[in-house]
Parts: sequence; structure tokens; C-alpha cells
Amino acid sequence: MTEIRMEDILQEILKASSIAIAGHVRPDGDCVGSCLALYNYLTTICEGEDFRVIDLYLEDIPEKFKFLPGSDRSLKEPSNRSYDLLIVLDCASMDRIGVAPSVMEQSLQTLCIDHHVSNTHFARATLLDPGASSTCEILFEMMDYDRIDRNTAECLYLGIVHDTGVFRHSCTTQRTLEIAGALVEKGVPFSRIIDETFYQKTYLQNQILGRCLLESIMVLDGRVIVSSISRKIQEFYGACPADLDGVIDQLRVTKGVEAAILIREEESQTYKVSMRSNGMINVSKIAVYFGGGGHVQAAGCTMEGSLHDVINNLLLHMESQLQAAGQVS
Ligand SMILES: [Mn+2]
Repeated sequence: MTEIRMEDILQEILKASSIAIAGHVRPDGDCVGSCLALYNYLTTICEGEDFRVIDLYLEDIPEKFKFLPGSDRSLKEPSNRSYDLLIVLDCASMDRIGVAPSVMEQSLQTLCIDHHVSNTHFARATLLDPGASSTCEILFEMMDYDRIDRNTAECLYLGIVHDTGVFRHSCTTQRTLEIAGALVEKGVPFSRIIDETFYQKTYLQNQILGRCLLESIMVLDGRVIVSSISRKIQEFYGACPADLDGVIDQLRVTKGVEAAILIREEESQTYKVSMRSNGMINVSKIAVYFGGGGHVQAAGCTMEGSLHDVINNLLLHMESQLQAAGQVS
């Protein structure tokens, strides 16, 4: 277990003549963006070196990220080949490594580049910066700006956009915005990336969103908003859980609201609960109480019983937190 300095990292990487790059399970924007950015960057700077092998391992890349340069080059199946160096990106622990556990075992050296404060230092060497908005931001810092081409820049930009929620989350710093600006200078089509990979929804997703907003209710003096979706409705639209992505965030930005609750019926009497808070209510505490988990402002749990009981139980906890904060009488 060693820490590597940013200045030395590229040199260290280039000592290896066979390199594998891998991300985490169910790759998100920052994972896909960072893996493809590093792949494109190394492939470009090593062009013409026919002795060197650079392979990329990623689980199924979500459709909306497939326009990124290099996405067709990823190997989905683990191979038995061994590499001089495996670089794992945006992955905090061993159990999150997607397709590459066998590659991990067989590689001579392993390096993890990550920004999760919970990183377990599972790799032989780790470059960890919990202050970075994203793994893409760390990669930008270690790359030579003049050698970042537009392909690499697009991937980096996408990763930063996704992990910062389009520069809204508190992980966004002055430096994050400077980096985004530097990437825009490389010709990144930023409007298209933000619209088509972050905000765009299918017609079905929009219908589900509309339905959930329409069915929502304001409770506890308008401090909490609750919505639910039954199995019947999900089946009617042919919606899968991912089609509800973003619904809870739209509920949360309702004016006056401290917290939002979205309840999805999974099976009869079994509900998946998502909660978001604007800061005053600690939803992680409530989720943990009901056997789930998450962060202070975003958490979830599974609950059983009638919908009515589920809502009442959650609201009791929200109410007592609001009372403690002096927000409801
Ligand atoms: Mn990330």
C-alpha cells in the first residue's frame, strides 16, 4: 500500500508495457468518463509504440454514454491475461470492481485513482483525492494539458458534469470550474453533453415523472413532499426502476420543501423508499432506522406493510426532526 504523488504518476504508468484500465460495477458517468479519458489519452500519447498493449475493461456502458470516443473498444469479459499494470478508476473497494477481478489478481502492479473518501486502499498503490469533484478531475490534473485532445476532453467533461450534478453539488470547487473551462477550450460540445446525457429523458420517463408529480402530496405544513407509484402503474407504462431516476430530485426542488419522499411499490406490501433532504432533515438517520442507508441528504430503505403505514412511519421521523429544528409546532 503506497501513496503516489501526482507528478510521478504518468511516468510510473508509462513504465508498464501492458496496461489494463478498469472501472466499477454499474458504471456511472464519472466511471465511464474517466476510463475512456485515460484510455484515449494513453492510446494517443503511446501511438506508434507497437510494443505496448492498452486494454479497457468496462461493464455494459449505458446507452447515453456510447457516443464517447473509445466506448466501442471496451472488453466486457474478463480475460486471463496478465498485465504489468492494472489501473482501477473511480472504485472505492475491491467488491466494486466490475469485470476485472481476475485481471486484478494477475496483474503485477495495481493502481487505484479515486475521489471517494471511503476508499479502502485495496490496490497496491493509490492516488486518492477526496477533495476532487470526480475521478475525471484528478485525471485532468495528472495529464499534460497540451496533449489532451478533444476526444479525451469530452470524456473528462462528461465525468465532471455527472459527479457534480451539472456543477450544482457541493463537491464543485473553483478548480472544478476552471478545469471545465479549460476543457471547453478544447472544443467540447458542452450543451450537447449536458442535455443528452444528463437532462434528456425518454417519453416514458417523462410520463412517469408527470404521473409522480401529479400524485404527490404536501404534508407537515408543506415541509415534506411525498409521492408513490404502484406496481400496477409501473406495469402499465412498462417502466423499470431506472425510469424513475430524477423523479425524487424534481420533488426535492419544490419550493418550501425540506425533504422529499418517493415510494415505489416493488411487490405487494413491499416498498422501495427514496428520500432527499435540503439539509435540515438527516434522511440517512431515518433510512438507517428502517434498515437502509445512504448520505445525510440522499438515502433509501425498503419497507413493508401498507402504503399508508409506510408513509406514516416515515413522517413520524421527519416530524420529530423538524420539531427538533423548531420548524413545525
Ligand atoms: Mn466518481
